[in-house]
Amino acid sequence: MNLEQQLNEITQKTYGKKIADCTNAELYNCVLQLSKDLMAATPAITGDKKVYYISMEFLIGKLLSNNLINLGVYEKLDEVLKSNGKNLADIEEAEPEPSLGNGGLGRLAACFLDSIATLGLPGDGIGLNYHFGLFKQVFKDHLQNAEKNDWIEKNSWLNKTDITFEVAFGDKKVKSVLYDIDVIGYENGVNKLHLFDVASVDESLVKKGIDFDKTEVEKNLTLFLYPDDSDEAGNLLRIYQEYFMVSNGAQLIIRELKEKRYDLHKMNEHAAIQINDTHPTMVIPELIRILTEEEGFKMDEAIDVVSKTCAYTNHTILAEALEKWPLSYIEEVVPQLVPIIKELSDRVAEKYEEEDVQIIDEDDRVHMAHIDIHYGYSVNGVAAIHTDILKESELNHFYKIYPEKFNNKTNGITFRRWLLSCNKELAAFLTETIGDGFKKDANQLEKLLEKIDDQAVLDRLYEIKKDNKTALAKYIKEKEGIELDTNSIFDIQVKRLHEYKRQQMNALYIIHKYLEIKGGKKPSTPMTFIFGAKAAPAYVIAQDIIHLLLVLSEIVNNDPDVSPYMKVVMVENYNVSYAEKLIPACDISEQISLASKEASGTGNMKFMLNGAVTLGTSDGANVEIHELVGDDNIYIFGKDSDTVIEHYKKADYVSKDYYKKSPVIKAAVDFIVSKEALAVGHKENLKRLYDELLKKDWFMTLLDLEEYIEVKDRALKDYEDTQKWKKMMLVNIAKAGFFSSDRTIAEYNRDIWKLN
Ligand code: 26V
Repeated sequence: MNLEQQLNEITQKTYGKKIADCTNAELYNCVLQLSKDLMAATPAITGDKKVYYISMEFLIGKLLSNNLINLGVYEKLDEVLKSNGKNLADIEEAEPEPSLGNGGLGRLAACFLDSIATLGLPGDGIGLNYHFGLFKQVFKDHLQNAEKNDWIEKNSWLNKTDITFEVAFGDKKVKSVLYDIDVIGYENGVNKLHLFDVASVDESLVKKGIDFDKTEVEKNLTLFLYPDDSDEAGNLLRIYQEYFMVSNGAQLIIRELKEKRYDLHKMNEHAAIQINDTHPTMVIPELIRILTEEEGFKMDEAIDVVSKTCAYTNHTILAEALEKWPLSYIEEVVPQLVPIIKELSDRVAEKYEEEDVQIIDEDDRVHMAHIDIHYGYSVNGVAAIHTDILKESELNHFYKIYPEKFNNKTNGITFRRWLLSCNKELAAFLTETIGDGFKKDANQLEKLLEKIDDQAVLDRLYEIKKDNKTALAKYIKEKEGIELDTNSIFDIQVKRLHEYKRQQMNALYIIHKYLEIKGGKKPSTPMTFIFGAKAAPAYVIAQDIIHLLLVLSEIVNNDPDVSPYMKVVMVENYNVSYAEKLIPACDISEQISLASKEASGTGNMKFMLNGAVTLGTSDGANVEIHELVGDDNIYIFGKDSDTVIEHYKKADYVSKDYYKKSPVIKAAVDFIVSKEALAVGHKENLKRLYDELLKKDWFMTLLDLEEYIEVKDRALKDYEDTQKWKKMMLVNIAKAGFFSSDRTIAEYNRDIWKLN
């Protein structure tokens, strides 16, 4: 049966209709079914050793387009649908976006699953099936409101399995159910993403917004993905979620090993467990508990084999993001783990005196990362500079004890989603120009460098960018009601809202430009500033920054003196699907975190691959982008990480000094509480942000502001030299191959997992 016949059979069976007579929503369900059938018919990836990637987040995005590409049927199906008067892109719009992650950490996990399967490595994800996931962002009165994100429909990618486990908490036992999502590699076999759910989950606990009774864990455990941990009940629920995930994960892994009749004493020869940040750390004591209590292991044996199986990835050096749970919380949620954690802690204390490397500290807090480092066999950072900072400062005490455990794995992105799927026009042109080898071997993008003086190639790259800008402008007009000038430069900053990422610095630049234009200094090229970001509901200053951006958007876009020259857009509910529209349309990629704070960033790589030029600090993977493209194809500014770390050590950064010293900075900061701003926004939010910038500014916004203005002005000027810009675009695309997650995963496998 050919593809058309197969699809027709499904539409007939499901709706009693021919393809041509179905609505897009109906066709979505049918194409979903067709893809699931095709994946079920694709062989599973097998081998003697498997990696389990455990993560609280898998930000997988919509799956239809990607799965069809990986199955190798996208184009064929597109033709079938076209011949029936339908459009695959419209059908994709009907798919709800799974909401199983916050940002970079979860998206990385999703890219990794794609690459693991693409490389034909046996590897499954283990996580949770959050019913409402991360909140949906709605703007009202220039403020962020959080609503539940009801993403699971009757027909979805989730396949209910008959696997269930029991998970014991202090005062109750909870039954789990397992849902699987097939993960298909690009022209390769199938792995699984295992998502555990609570059998007794009760969606009706959530009425409006995202509030619910946090006490009944058997009903609420898998309702939401935590955007923050602001109160004790929230913290406890987070520990319930983490233990629920790892207990199920550990049971699943042991069950699979036993099914294959492997000797659990040699677990490490058949399984590698990659711990994605500290959230799944309890898998270590949980496995030790199961092996000693249920499998007859001696404590020494259990610790030894688990330590040879588990590896840890660190994704942040922000102190507030490193988990340190009070022992009393763990005692309340999972008392059965406490003796194991104490045993692990005692063994460390016996060997090492230093307070910095202890597992349980003097205040009885459990340092989760310390468990991972002592009782795992690998510790990796996610970009070269990040790993260096871990070795030299943040985790230096550990590096001295275990130098051999530390290694770097610079992050990557899957080119299937971030090029082949989201920028089909560019992918097709690249194929025409350099052949399709880059699809499997990303380094072949370098062949494009040979075309640096080929005018037709340069022109076409620019034209494709323009087409993508036009498509984005249309979408933004529909969604946000704002008209954009596609001849303007598109400057985009999209990522979670956090002070260290410094969206507020970008806002100050916009104010500065606004004031210049009001003062009669008109820019020669119009500018469009686009933001997208969700802020943790309990993160007050982040809410205030969103407020400022929305206020600026209102002021700028409605001022007839200014709006012909610049527009500001804060898109609502930024998510993976929005990213797929924004990234191909970007000219300048804003990567302006305070040096040393952004572990890697992965948005920076996606923008580069799609021909945007980076404006960034020497932070995270920007450093490696800079090395690859050279000084002439990137805009780098700001103090370096050593200088920043010195400032923290000496506690000598005083933001007010910078404010007093520079009239430009002063004018921009003062605007936040000006009459004009207060006429549109709320005094409470704006004044709080103003005070924060002047009295604290923990992430040193004003430190780099002047240089940021200077360098960004230069970038905008360069954009007017179209020929120069086209070449910069080309070099960025050509050099992006290094950031394929296929490369990253090949390195994880070579150095850490060692699968056959
Ligand atoms: C978590 C939290 C939770 C409590 C409040 C503050 C806070 C701030 C940051 C985080 C981040 C947790 C770890 C994380 O998401 N790291 C990101 O991982 C990406 C993939 O490696 C990397 O590209 C990003 O630079 C890094 O921030």
